[in-house]
Parts: sequence; structure tokens; C-alpha cells
Amino acid sequence: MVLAPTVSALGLVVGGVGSASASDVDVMAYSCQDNEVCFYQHSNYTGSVFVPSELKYRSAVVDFGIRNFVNGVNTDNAVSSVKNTTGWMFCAYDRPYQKNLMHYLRIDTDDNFVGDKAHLNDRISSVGPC
Ligand SMILES: [Ca+2]
Repeated sequence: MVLAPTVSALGLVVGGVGSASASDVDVMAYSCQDNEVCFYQHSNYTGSVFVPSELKYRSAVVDFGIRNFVNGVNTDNAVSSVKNTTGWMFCAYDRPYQKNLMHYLRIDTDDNFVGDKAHLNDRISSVGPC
């Protein structure tokens, strides 16, 4: 009588560990380094990441449609959170080539596109200094 629930619980634990390790790469969040702008595939700074070198030099990413996250997924209309650790503010646009300004990525600021910022989720198509 006591053994049955114990075995059942153990089975659940093993199952949980198995599924977690199978998707470790996808789940493990990238730690944004100094002087980077990190675009995350999921909210809360999780999922895959896109760290464009252009933004380290205060240049622009004019078309997310031709850029991918580290996992190979296209970044256009797919960013759900952003960290800006550079000394510059950038503008995020809904359209390529910096058209349709929708949000300021402020200096040393984290942007999580949930709650009152949910309207920005999966919309960034270009980013540049502003
Ligand atoms: Ca867009």
C-alpha cells in the first residue's frame, strides 16, 4: 500500500528530468553581456537570442527578416523581450528600414513584452539609434 504511491512519484520525477534536459538549449537563457542589445525569442529573457554586432557600434539592423536567432529561427516579428546594455538608446520599428516607430529601447533598460507592453510582442522588424 505504501510502495505504490512512491513508485508513482519516482516515475514522475524521472519523466520531468528527462524532458527538461531534452530541451536545455532552448530553455537556457542567454546572459546579456555589457555593450550588447539582446533580442530574446520568448518573454522574460528566455528562448533563443539575437545579438546583432551592428548595435555595439551604434549602427542599425534595417531588416530583421534576413536575420536569425542563434537557433536558426527568423527574428522578424518574433522578439518577445529585449535587454539594452549599451550606452545608447535605440528605436524599435514595426517595419523594416526604420519605419513605423513603436518603442524606445532605453539605456540599461530591460523590456519584457508582456502586460502593458504586450502590444509590442512579436512585432520588431528593424532597430536603429535614435
Ligand atoms: Ca513588424
